[in-house]
Parts: sequence; C-alpha cells; structure tokens
Amino acid sequence: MPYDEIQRAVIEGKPRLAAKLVQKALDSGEKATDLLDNGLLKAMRRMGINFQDDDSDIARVLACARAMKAGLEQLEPLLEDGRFGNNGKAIVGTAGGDLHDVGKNIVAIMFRGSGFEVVDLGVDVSAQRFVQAVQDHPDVKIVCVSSLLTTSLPEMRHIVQCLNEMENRSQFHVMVGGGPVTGEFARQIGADAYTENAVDAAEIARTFV
Ligand code: B12
Repeated sequence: MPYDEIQRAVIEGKPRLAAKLVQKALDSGEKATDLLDNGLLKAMRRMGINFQDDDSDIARVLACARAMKAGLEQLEPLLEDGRFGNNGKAIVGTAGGDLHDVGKNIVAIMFRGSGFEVVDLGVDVSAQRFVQAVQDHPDVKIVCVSSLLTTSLPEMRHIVQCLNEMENRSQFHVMVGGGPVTGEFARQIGADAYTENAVDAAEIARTFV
C-alpha cells in the first residue's frame, strides 16, 4: 500500500515527492478517493496531533499543507470527473477570521466532481460578502461555510443568521463544516446540514437539488 509513503511525504513537507507518489499510485490502479482519504487527509490529521503537541512550528505545518496541495493536484482531474451532470451552483468560503483553506478547497473539488459549478469566495469571508455573493448568483443551490477555528464559530453563526434573513432563503440550502463544527451546532445556528467530511457533503448536497 502506498499510503504510508504518501503520508510521510506530506508530513515531511515534500511537495514534489508527494505529487510523484500519488501519480505512481494512480498509475498502479489505486482509487483517487482512497488516496485522498488514506494518504493525504490522514497525513493532515496526523499533522494536527503534532501541532497540538507543539512538536512542529507553523512553517512546518505550512510546508505540510503545500505538500498536500501538490498531491491533491494529481487527484483533482479524477475527483472532478463530472459524472453527475449539472447540479447547479454552489458558493463556498471560509468564515471571517479564519485563514484555513485546505478543507474548504477539498469541499470545492468534491462539489465540482458532483456536478456543481463552484463559486469560491476564499478565506476570511464576512457575512456581508456571503450575502452579496448570493445576490450576485440568485440561482445558487447550496452555500457552504467552513471554519477550523473555535474563535470563528460566532462569525459562522452570524453568516448563517444573515443568510437565513434573505428573501430568497427557501431557494438554497446552507451547509456548514470544519474541525470544531458539530451537527448540534449546525442545528442551533439554523444551517440545513453538517457533515464531517467533503465526500459526505457532496453526497448530501446532491440530494438537495
Ligand atoms: C494546516 C493548518 C494550519 C495552516 C493553514 C494552511 C492552509 N492553507 O489552510 C496554518 C499554519 C496557516 C495554520 C494557522 C493557524 N492555525 Co491551524 N491548523 C492546521 C492543521 C494542522 C490542519 C488543518 C487542515 O488543513 N486539515 C485538513 C483538512 C482536509 O481538514 P478540514 O479542514 O477539517 O476539512 C475537512 C472537514 O472538516 C470537512 N469540511 C471542511 N470545511 C467544510 C465545510 C462544509 C460546508 C462541510 C459540509 C464540510 C467541511 O471536509 C474537509 C475534507 O474532508 C489543523 C489541525 C487539524 N487537525 O485540523 C490546525 C488547527 C486547525 N489550527 C489551529 C490554530 C490554533 C491555528 C492558529 C491560530 C495558530 C497560530 N497560533 O497562529 C493559526 C490561525 C490563522 C487564522 N487566522 O486562520 C487549531 C485550531 C484550534 C481551534 N479549535 O480553534 C488546530 C485545530 C490545531 C490545534 N490542534 O491546535 N493552521
């Protein structure tokens, strides 16, 4: 199994090696979703433990994120193969105050792979910008808000509240996710759905359209 090697390349922050190993695994018949789950995402989860233990500095974590991105680029065309036809538009963004974008980017990739046209607002997105984006794209079907920081959860709540006050609210669904988010929190703040990972998020989104 190539997963250990891929995890090591990501954890050691080696983008070229990560990309090469992912491509090699694909060439030998490994599935893109398995390489994402058991290789790249598992490495990021293990990196999380190191970060918490203060065992690695921010520069190392950034190198790890870059290596993950390099591996992900090899998988992207396969994850985005568009076999689900056209499911309409989805807006994605990371809540204000939060600069983490790896998970949000994976959500975007899985949505594209599920036939959505994705409008990516990036990171540190205010409630006002989410609302403006929905006004600019009145045909939007799903709005996805991501947050990895506990300190950004109040902003996530504010974003969902502002979206819920929009006149055309019944026309789209709001989904939330990211490390500190739970199903209970999603329900409390009035979001329509929460999932723990991007694969389930795209699957649920398809049932909404
Ligand atoms: C990489 C990383 C960074 C990188 C970010 C690089 C980047 N471009 O994103 C850098 C070094 C910049 C960073 C900075 C910081 N970080 Co940081 N970081 C991480 C780390 C190690 C990995 C995050 C990651 O990419 N995970 C991999 C992705 C794929 O997982 P994910 O984001 O959870 O996404 C998945 C699901 O959650 C879900 N999902 C995500 N979004 C959505 C949205 C929807 C709608 C749905 C349905 C699903 C969904 O699908 C995704 C794929 O399956 C985590 C530790 C961890 N275990 O997560 C800490 C972590 C998130 N960081 C943390 C902290 C504290 C910080 C800093 C404050 C550190 C500091 N002292 O400066 C800063 C914050 C800067 C800011 N304002 O945002 C804490 C947060 C604690 C908390 N609960 O608040 C963590 C948990 C580390 C820790 N254990 O302490 N970080």
